[in-house]
Amino acid sequence: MTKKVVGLGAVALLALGLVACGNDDGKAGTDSTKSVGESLNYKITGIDPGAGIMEATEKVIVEYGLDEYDLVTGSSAAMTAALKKAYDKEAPIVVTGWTPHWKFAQYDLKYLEDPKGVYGGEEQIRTIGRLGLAEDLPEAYQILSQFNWTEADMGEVMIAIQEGEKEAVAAQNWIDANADKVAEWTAGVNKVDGDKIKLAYVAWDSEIASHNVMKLVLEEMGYNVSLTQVEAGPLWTAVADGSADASLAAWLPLTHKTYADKFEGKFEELGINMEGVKVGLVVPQYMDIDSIEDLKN
Ligand code: PBE
Repeated sequence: MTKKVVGLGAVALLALGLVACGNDDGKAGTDSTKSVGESLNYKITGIDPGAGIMEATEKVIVEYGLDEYDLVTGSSAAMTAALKKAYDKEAPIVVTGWTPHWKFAQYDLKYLEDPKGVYGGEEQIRTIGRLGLAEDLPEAYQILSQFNWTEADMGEVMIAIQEGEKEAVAAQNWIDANADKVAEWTAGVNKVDGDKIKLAYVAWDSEIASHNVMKLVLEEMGYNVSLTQVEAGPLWTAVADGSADASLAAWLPLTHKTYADKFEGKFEELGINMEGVKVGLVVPQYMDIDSIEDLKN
């Protein structure tokens, strides 16, 4: 967690202030009389504490010397609400962000460059299952293993939900319009007769979309599907102890590495369900900063 060392922070602030006076490159958020940090109230708007992006951002704060900053915990929904509020006023804000996410369709945003590579490179979203899933629910195992889609696909579902569509309806509409893709996921799989399966997910917009689609696909194949919404830590625990059968929400190789390492040998990777995803710090385009390093100014 972020520690505020007040004495050190004050010294660092003073030092930064002096540097800023002598070396004004004009990059000071939207209000040039304030430093970037001041204009942000030294606040990074985060999400739920168990999210991998929160752990990575704590590391960012240390590695980039942003010790005056607080990473504020909340939720995915609270983060997007804060983003909207700031955006409507063209006020400075920095949030923990990720792609795919509808916020990039809704607002003009940019990732801050991460020259130290703390957030890693391109991430993947992977599907994980409990041990024994292949033996116990072979048809579901095969469907989950064959499941993969693109950022654009997920975006359609996510944006529809964001625009007010019910989750199940948005998922069904996507399935109806993409029968060819769904047919690839279910290829070679026989229908079952009401077998129970439990999928665990976190209330991240991306995962709400994927799990609602998969629920309907599995139901169409005869499964009795329950979706259970939990925090990230309990999600990994549930798959590892078998109380959940699977999840489509494993962001790897880096974002959920701590969880994957902790539960190594206690879950199975069923495959990559999306390539080329990304996490990082995100700001509105109207902010005059480009890199995480600029947050120090
Ligand atoms: N997130 C972003 C997940 C994965 C990347 C919020 C969807 C997380 O941070 O754990």
